[in-house]
Amino acid sequence: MALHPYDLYDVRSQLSEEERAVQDAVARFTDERVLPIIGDAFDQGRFPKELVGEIAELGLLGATLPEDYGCAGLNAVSYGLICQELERGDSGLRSFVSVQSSLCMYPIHAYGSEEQRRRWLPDMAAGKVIGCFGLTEPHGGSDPANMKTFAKKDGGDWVINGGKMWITNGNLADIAVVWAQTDEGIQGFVVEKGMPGFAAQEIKHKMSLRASVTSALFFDNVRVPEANRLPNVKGLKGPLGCLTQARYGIAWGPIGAAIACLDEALNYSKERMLFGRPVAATQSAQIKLADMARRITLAQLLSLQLGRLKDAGKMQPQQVSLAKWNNCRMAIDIARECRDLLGGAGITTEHAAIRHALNLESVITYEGTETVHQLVIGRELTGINAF
Ligand code: TGC
Ligand code: FAD
Repeated sequence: MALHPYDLYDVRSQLSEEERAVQDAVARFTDERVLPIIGDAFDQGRFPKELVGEIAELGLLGATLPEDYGCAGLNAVSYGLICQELERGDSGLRSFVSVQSSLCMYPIHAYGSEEQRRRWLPDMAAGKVIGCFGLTEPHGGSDPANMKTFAKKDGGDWVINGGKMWITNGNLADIAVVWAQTDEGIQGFVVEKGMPGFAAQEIKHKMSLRASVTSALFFDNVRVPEANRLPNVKGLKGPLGCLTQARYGIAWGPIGAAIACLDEALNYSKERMLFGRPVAATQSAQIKLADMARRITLAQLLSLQLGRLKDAGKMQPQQVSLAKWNNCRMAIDIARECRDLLGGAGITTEHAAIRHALNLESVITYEGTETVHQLVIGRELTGINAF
């Protein structure tokens, strides 16, 4: 029996019925709703906001959070599959879901009061309230411990001053989960659109993640009530705990981008006739394609095991670093090689490879650069902190 070209080890057979159903539903959404419009959206530098309602209806926002808050209560492997299938469409849509789910709904659920959960989570699951996550600052995202944004207690309120940079969903968002230094260490605040002194400015001229909104945030004496402070965490472990959730999803997402590129290159090279035969009939093309399938297979197995560890409550942040590093590197290399296999045709967004390759320049940088994750593993092996 022929093997599935994008699942050579039949990883799908290791999924539960529910996990397969989730994958199928999101795959259908990507095929029918995302792929027909995403090339144009990327060209136009436009986030396809019209898809948010359907994404919410499919239960993809905060998908692993409990049903009590209007969420789907899915397991971690299902969340991974959601990320993979969305990113087969475009990293920008997966980013939207990662930020809403792992970086905004997760901290409200994990660090917020019951009142805060009830206030924001159901509307966020329904896509009626959109969130963004402000950690990175202009002077150095890799070192968030050195943040300058400060929240000063003033009576019953907090007054925030500072700025954040490269914030996904910034101009779309109704609320921002903002991390600020305080006299008692780093704390998280939910800053609402329209609060005086809070402004977002969209970052233009991006060559990557063009179908996603990226912004700078400004805080000029923004007065935030105590009711908007996340009470149950202090210190850098607050935002880093959110990053572990989002990076987990990002370990899965690029598999989808790589599969999209391999699919395109495979079809193209089978039809492209050069020197009297299809490009796919040459040994060098077959070696390239085989090597892509090898790397995708390894990433699939790595992610599934990571997901099983997460569902068993045993996943360690260092394991997430290894998977985020490996799978982003795998996908960006494959996207670039597929672009090459398409020749000149590969440089236009009529084909997906260059869009994915450009998107992956962001994906390999955000949520911890490749170097940051390599140093996390180096520290784990040697016991020496090289940061
Ligand atoms: P260290 O000072 O040792 O630790 C501080 C505290 O945090 C705990 N911790 C973690 N907790 C949960 N998950 C993790 N991954 C954690 N890593 C550390 C740690 O146990 C400690 O707790 P406690 O109780 O002792 O206080 O911090 P470190 O030396 O490990 O951190 C250094 C470094 C460089 C790894 C860290 O600063 C880092 O990860 N930098 C990269 C920053 C980053 O990734 N920013 C991402 C911004 S958000 C984003 O990019 C969104 S894009 C989304 C999209 O569009 O999809
Ligand atoms: P820097 O930290 O200045 O790094 C510059 C270079 O130095 C990199 O190559 C890095 O690997 C290297 N480097 C860093 N430390 C070391 C070291 N110790 N040794 C050797 N080399 C090192 N942030 C948010 O908070 N929220 C968001 O929603 C968000 N969305 C984003 C969306 C996009 C499209 C992009 C591009 C970024 C987004 N980010 C977001 C920011 C992202 O997390 C940061 O860009 C990333 O963490 C790197 O920070 P930096 O850009 O300041 O680079």
